[in-house]
Amino acid sequence: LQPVRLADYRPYPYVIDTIALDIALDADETIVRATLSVRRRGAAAEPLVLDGKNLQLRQLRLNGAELPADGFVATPDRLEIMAPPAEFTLETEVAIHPARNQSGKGLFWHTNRLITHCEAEGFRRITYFPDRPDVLATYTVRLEADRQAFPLLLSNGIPMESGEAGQRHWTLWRDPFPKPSYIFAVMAGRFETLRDHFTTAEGQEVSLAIHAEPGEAARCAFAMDSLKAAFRWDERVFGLSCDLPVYNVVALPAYAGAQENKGLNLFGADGIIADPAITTDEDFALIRRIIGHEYFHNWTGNRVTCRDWFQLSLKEGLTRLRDQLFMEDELEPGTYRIEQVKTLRRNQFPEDDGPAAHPVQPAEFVEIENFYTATIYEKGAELLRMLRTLVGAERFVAAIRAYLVRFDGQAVTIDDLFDTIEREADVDLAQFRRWLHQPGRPTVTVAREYDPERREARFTFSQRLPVNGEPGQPLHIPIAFALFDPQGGHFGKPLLIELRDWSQTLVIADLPRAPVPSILRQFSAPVSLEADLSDEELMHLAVADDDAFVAWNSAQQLFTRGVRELALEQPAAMDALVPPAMVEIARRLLADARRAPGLTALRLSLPDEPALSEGLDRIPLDSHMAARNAIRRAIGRALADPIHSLYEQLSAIDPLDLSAPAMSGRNLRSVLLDFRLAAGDEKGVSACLAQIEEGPSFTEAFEALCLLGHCDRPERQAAFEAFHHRYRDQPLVVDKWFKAYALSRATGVIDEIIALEGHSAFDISNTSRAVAYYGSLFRQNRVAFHDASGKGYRFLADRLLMMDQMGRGHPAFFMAQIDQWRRHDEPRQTLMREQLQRIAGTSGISRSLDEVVNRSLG
Ligand code: BAL
Ligand code: ZN
Repeated sequence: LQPVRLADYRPYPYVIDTIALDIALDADETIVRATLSVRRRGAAAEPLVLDGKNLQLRQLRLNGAELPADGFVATPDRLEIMAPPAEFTLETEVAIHPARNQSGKGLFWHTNRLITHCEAEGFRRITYFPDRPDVLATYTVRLEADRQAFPLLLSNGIPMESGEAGQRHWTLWRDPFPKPSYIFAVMAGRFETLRDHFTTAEGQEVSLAIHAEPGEAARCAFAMDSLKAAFRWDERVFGLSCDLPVYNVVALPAYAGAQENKGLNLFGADGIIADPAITTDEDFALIRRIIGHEYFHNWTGNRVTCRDWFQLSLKEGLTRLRDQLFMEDELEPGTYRIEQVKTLRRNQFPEDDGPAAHPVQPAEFVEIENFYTATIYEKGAELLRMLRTLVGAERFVAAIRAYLVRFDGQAVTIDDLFDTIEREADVDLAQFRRWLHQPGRPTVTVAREYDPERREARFTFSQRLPVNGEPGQPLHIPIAFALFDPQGGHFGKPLLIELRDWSQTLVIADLPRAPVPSILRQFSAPVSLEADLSDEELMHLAVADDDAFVAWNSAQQLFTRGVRELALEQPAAMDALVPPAMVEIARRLLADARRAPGLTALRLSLPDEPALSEGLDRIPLDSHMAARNAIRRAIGRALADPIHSLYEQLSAIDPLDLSAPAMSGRNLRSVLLDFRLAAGDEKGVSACLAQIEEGPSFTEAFEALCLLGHCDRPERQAAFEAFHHRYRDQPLVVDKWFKAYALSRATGVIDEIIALEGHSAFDISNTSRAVAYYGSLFRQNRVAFHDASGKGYRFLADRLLMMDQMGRGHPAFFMAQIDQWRRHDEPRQTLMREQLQRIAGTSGISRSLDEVVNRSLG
């Protein structure tokens, strides 16, 4: 497979100032007429090469005249114009066939609508164009379609004119801002619209509209509120206002994903539709975040875009950081930071630890669609967050603003952003830039000594890079650090240590006792941390640290230590051998639970894979799961009374209250219910069934379903039936029902999960349902997917091949678990390898599938 290389980047030899599109929409055959005004950049006349994909060329004119046969080469996938003049107008007319387009890219038919998805390389399926992010043009788009079938015709920017012609009608859109083709969009069909407006800080009016399935507009109110909150936040924090007088958002049923198209964001309905009767607290937060994310791209990504796809993290890492900061302001900053770290550890750390490890700025790829990874998004955001920590929030914002002014309307590189931060914040980032090119994750080790005579503590911080990378050079790592007095309170003020060498020692004087160190506060760097804290010290930090991350992480470390220790025992002996510290830490956290219910819920949640195996060469899956369950049982039994009474005390929360404390309380109740089920508490089972059958809170109904779904009990089946019965008319909740099934860890449940694919409500072309079902099993289910029979692995391989044959699917998305195959036991390794080899040996698979499977096999 021939990769694309960063080193081979060459500027496009032509400038396309404007593109006028005239699109006659029809599901069977759409005609696209494009008029490009083109200028040569350099002196030498290179051919003009335009990308295409499955296009049928019907007309071609240069400056109004047809070209001679030797003046061009046209194939469905490419148009080449030989020796064009220095400045000219090129007109093309192509036919495309949306109803036949199964790829989910370009223009396609979806739930009786015509919609587009152009990022990263979908525009070439619509018309011939240099489909690369560094070609920015101003777009004018005339859409014409049948009035009845497509009452609403949307594209980017501002609607200028519209009219009718017989059965058909048309709308002319103009986007005033030059943009790359990947954020071009068209949506046509029947929608119900929720309208609102926003007045910017500069006094400009913006008309806001969310277009959804008829009957759903009222359930877009939360999304609308989130959009306005995002507008306000970007003005307040970054001084950035909406630059268009019209802002459209579309919520598409049976669709998964989100697109930041200029002035026309598109979401799957699950990213917009919200109603306390069918939306979990987690999903409310997710909707707010992704509404914010796609809007924030309006500046970071759309006004200033990426020169090439190797710079993807320039827009995604930065915009991810912006949505994180937005949500930290909306929710509780400390607990929201923990959620981010959980996401990073669950999704990005395994990338680091497997064959898909790659730097935030990769040097090559085969298919860009395989590189929309957690490393690009989450670790990219972490790199920028470290810079923010190093230079301070104010200077960071000033630098981002300077970057947006300086590069407005341009396609730039991550280095351009770093150069601007260097200049604006007056820092030297030469060493820090190594992060961009370093695959894998550094480990920071902290060794310490205390000298009671001199009342002095010495801390030695060391870093080592992953062995899979080059030997490398040390990174610049910000480590936020504080010291606690074991008798209570802080010693001195928190510090920021900048670790730049392989090893650095810090001496702190005037300490009457050996301090307890609080290290990597707020998770100040994306590293693995090794520190030799005792159980008692971890308990102290878990309960008393005022840094939410360290408090949570200390509890996690303690539980992880317990799971690993217990995992060395025989399963039958585990219940009797649970380390006492496990129950003790839970007891202490419960005693203090009412003070910070959200943080308590997080601290009491036992770590799961892959966190349990972080840093281990091998994943002892069965023994980890058995030990984790034994600890759940031990806590549930030993603390049954305080758990039950706290659960009851929290029952007074108003199910419609979406405030952070109410959401935290519900979250804590679910964590407590999990311990009750682990302990075999019959009343806990009844509580689950009641929450599912008639509970007023949808969050608690869904959580109860997931919890009972893991149990080997007869009520499990009743729970699934009751949930389905209650919610069968709500498509988004039926997605959740599939998800709960696919996440189930009950014994031997793989056959049942696979059989569920035959359910009458399952439809592989319903992307949102397919992602909920396949994604949960293949990416997240640590037990059923790894069933010793290997059926989970075979099912994954079958579906990867099937989706590939259908011309759809993002195979990289489903590889998260199987990519770790070398870390599992020998029998599982063999079973996983066999399936990967089966895919690799299948003839005619796509480049995309070929890339991920061969990378996995190494
Ligand atoms: N650019 C793809 C969707 C998103 O990350 O915003
Ligand atoms: Zn994004």
